[in-house]
Amino acid sequence: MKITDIKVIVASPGRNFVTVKVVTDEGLYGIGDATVNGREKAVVAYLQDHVAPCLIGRDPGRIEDIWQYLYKGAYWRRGPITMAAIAGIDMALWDIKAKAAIMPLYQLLGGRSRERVMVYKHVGGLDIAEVVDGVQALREQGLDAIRAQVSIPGLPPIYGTGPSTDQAAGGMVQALPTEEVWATHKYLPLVPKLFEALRDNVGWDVHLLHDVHHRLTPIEAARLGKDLEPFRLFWLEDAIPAELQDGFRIIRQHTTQPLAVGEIFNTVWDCQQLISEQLIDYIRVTSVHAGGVTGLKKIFDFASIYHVRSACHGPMDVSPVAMGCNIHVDVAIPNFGIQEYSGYTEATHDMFPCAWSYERGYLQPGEAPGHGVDIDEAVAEKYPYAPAYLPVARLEDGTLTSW
Ligand code: EZ4
Ligand code: CO
Repeated sequence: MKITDIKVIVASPGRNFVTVKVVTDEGLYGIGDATVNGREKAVVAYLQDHVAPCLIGRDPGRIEDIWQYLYKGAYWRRGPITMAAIAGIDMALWDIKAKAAIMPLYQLLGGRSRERVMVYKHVGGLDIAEVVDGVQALREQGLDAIRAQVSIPGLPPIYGTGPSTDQAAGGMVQALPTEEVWATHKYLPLVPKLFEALRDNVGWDVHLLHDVHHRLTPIEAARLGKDLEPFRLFWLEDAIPAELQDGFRIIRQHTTQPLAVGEIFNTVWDCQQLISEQLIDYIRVTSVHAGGVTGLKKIFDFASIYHVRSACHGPMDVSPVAMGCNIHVDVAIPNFGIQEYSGYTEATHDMFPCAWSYERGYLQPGEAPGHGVDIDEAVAEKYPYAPAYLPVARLEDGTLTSW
């Protein structure tokens, strides 16, 4: 079998998605996700100009060799653009191999380790009462794990804290990034009150999660972790920016609150110290941003020997293709933790017919050969790319800050 064509399709059925289609001389093709939210066109150029020409004529079955060729062979290793481009190709190659084997992808990864994949969804609100209502509503829809965020009084609702997080999503529909305001001293005392109210109202039979979005310093995160301990969160996510992996040592010294990080990591090297020193409990890499199925498996296998569990990032900008790959990995690995799942717009589902399914808080990969996700190119044409960015954050005095 030979690769004869590599198409890169950009479309925006609610969110911009970069999708790779690898076509072979035997009629089989595979689909991959290569979306980097807010930097989509950089990956498109990387794939079209620098990856596709090198792969035409190659055997699509040599998945590991092509992964290494694109990783080591580029000389310029790692980084979100390179690793998303590799991911797009890698997912498509696994899709082709599993279609050729007439097996769902998870069978090629060792078969099932579990019967279903637990997900968490998001709830946000302008005040604590609104968040409590939202969490109760999701409980009624069957969710066993829920991420809760609340707006900060005195500050306008911002990304990840306002209502309906994923629809609002800051400046997502803007041609230029919106600028949001952040104040840690107003946030820190509020979060324990939110989780106290949640435990009082929804009880202890539900996993509650919280995302800090990289907004704290290590000692601030340690304080928050201690304050949240009575409410036994499933995890505290992205408590600090993680370029400095050592920072997690300080949080770890002070709290038994489980810690999660990794949605913006691209390779095992971004979390090598975090995992081997057991500074975290959940690693949140996702197929599209961590080098595809191959990259994800390398990281999760490494994590498994240090008691670190998986928790693939799964917002609306991780396309149904990457979600499908995540689900196949989720059912196969021994150290699965949880899967983030935000759901998709109807237009997104029209564009990506898929075999995986969601029901009352749990996902299934489906039994279709391959990863089971396709792209309807005619539908894609109806939703042209429109520039959109994540917001940026500033302190009240105007200083640019992490979020
Ligand atoms: O900010 O997907 O845990 N999920 C998140 C997401 C991310 C966006 C970035 O594109 O934090 O909402
Ligand atoms: Co997050």
